[in-house]
Amino acid sequence: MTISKELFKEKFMDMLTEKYALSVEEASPYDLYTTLATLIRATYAKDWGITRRAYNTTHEKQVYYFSIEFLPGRMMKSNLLNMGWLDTVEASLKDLGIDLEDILEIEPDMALGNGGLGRLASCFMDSIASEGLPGNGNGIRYKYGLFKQKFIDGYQVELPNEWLSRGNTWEVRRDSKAVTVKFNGHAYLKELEDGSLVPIHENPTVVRAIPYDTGMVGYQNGTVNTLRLWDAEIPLEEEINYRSIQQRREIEDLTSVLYPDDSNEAGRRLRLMQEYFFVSAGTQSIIRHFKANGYNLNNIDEYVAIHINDTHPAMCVPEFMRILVDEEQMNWERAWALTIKVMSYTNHTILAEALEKWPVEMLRSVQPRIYQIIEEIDRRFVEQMTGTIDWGIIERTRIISNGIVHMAHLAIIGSHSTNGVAKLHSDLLKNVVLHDFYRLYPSRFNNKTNGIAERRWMQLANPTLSHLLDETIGTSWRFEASDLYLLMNYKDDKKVLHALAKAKQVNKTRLAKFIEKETGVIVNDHAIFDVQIKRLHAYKRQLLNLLHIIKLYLDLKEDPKKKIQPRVFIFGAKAAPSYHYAKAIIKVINELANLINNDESIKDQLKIVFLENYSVSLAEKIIPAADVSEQISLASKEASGTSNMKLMLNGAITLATLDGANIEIRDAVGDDNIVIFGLTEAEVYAYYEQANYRAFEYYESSVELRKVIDALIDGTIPNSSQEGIEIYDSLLKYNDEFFVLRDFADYVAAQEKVAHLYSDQEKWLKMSLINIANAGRFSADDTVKKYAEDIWRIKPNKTPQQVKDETHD
Ligand code: NTF
Repeated sequence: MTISKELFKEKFMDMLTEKYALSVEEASPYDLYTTLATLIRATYAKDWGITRRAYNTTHEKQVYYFSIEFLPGRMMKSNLLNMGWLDTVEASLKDLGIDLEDILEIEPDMALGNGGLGRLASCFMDSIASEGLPGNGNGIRYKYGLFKQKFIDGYQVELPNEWLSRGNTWEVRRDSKAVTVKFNGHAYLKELEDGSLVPIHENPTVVRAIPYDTGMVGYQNGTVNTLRLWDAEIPLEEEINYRSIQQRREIEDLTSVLYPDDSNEAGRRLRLMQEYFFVSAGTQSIIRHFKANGYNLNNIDEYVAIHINDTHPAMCVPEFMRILVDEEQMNWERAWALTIKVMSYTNHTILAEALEKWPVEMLRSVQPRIYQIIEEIDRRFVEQMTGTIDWGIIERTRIISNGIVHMAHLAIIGSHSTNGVAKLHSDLLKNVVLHDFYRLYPSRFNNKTNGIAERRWMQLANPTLSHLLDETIGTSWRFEASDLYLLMNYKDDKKVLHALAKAKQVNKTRLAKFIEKETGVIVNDHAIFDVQIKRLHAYKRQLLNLLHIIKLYLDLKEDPKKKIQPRVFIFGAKAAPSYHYAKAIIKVINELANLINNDESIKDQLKIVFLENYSVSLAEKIIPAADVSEQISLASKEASGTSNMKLMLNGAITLATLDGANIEIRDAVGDDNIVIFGLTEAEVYAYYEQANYRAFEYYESSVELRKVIDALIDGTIPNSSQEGIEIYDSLLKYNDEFFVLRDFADYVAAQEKVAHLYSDQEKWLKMSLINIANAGRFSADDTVKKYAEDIWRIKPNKTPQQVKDETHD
């Protein structure tokens, strides 16, 4: 799909006339945006159709990636890049007096996810298409995306994100593919005259699920896969049954908001309904599709893989059983064997509060038939295991116990693969968190370290560095991320290192301008840009970062002549609206920023910038400009992390604990090219076992630390006494759950090391280069290939060109 400038301009102007009867001069940026989006979609639509038909005719096995969150961000530039149109369009628009960047800014972020989990799903969608793999996404079309964050008086305030208010050019509504989903009511088994039992679901609430499909354009390979997001409506023929506003509201609510908490299970009925809604709609549509195409459901496992992304879609297991057993009259044993072969599951966190558990009563009332099936799965599991292993293990692994349904247990028992998202995390699953299951099913457990779509995080986000890479090592890295390794040949090449410095400077200057525009704060663009961007959560320890900044500030105040390596600390983070403690940390960082940024005596040495509304598109602006990547979670808590990979790829030096994928980053770059500090996972567990952590002892024994902690409550930081006390108490009264005080001294030393390394620019640049060169191993392209080979057992499809060639022969 390439295009000449002339042809593009002609098509673009025709489309503008067709859509709006406007000339380029008359059109608003919004008109230009929708016109370009329409043209893009119309162009890849042909390949979209060809890809779909190819899957249908070749009968290749396909994967369906079920995820309650997708976080694609903006799609226009990514589509242009993947179509091979980006450079031509940029140049053509320039001829027409239009800056492509201005148009790109019009697009709202598609933010149907909270953070890591949803963004990973979207990186995977990009990579699956780019690898030519037959794969589809399945999720919910939320009317409101993740809230918009504003700071008012330093406090986080949440505003609704009405991303659909002006329509969405990328999606296609497919009424003909709608299905119905049943909730509520009463389920029982009715005995027929011949003694057989049939399941009856009486008085259900019937909802119509409408799919909206979005093309997932592969990187210059002609593959266009589908992301299918479901919306809920009242079926026309059911209007009569929806007489009260409240009943109608329940249906509207179903797809109205994304739950804004990433790691705390809400336990709300509506959330459970959302889960069943997209699970049922997606599973039904898969089976209907395969039946309509003449497949035999008896070997559906040869054609379909269903991936359960975290436990939210775990009801895929009983829903698949329901369809096979109740609707297709398959016997239970056969259906169960197929279900296990079709399903696979990824765990994304070991935080206890994030592991989904539902009260039996709630699940039964939301979908009584599904509850019955889960009960039967549980009964058979217990029966099968009894006598073969310890009763204790059975008690701990069964799905339903003490009136609670354990969704992770359902996902593990009902699938053939359970994976973690980094080596350490997968080992913890096997050896600690899911150890009982590991004993039952050792061969089901495996690791798939996360990856990132390097197209978005390098080619789109960092054109400056991308061009430098092209000039230095050629362009093959754009197709094969491991070729970034060629850069290692230049690690001692002064010219290349100098060019690298220049590229970073361009990005830093650009970010500095953006910061000034957004916040009014003028930052020194030659300072170290020290970046921590991720959800605000106690385990991620933004607090540790904050305490270190307080220390630097106190040092400078105490000794006004002191010179430090100038720094700009950059934060981006949303807190879950109900997460009081996380919001307190935001407030204190903002107040400290106010204090420091306006303190004349500090000058350019220290600045704090907390950018509002952290999102995919904001990340694309920050990451290319980062010098230091803060990955400072308490060891064992961060399953993998992916911003660590994005920052490394863009040449930032990682300052990290040995947690999640940080360990693999260290292995990739070597100890000299990363700065590691803090407790190891084994040390953390030793504290747990011995129950001998005493936060207060650190406070008592270190004058320096005491000064820093006291600054939280002694009025040093204005307007935040309540929040200061809350944080102070969390550390001293409640014994510092995430060992911040234990790691403080180590962290300060590591930060001093960073400053020292930075002062030797040549050394720093070489470290930076080595990071870029070794980032290829974290490409999501490779990650999805491993899922495809080991878990889904799917092969790349033929490209549309290959299909065309064959049909023309
Ligand atoms: C996140 N989990 C983890 O916290 C990250 O470490 C990891 O990189 C991503 O998943 C992707 O695997 C979640 O977002 C959730 F929802 F599970 F808490």
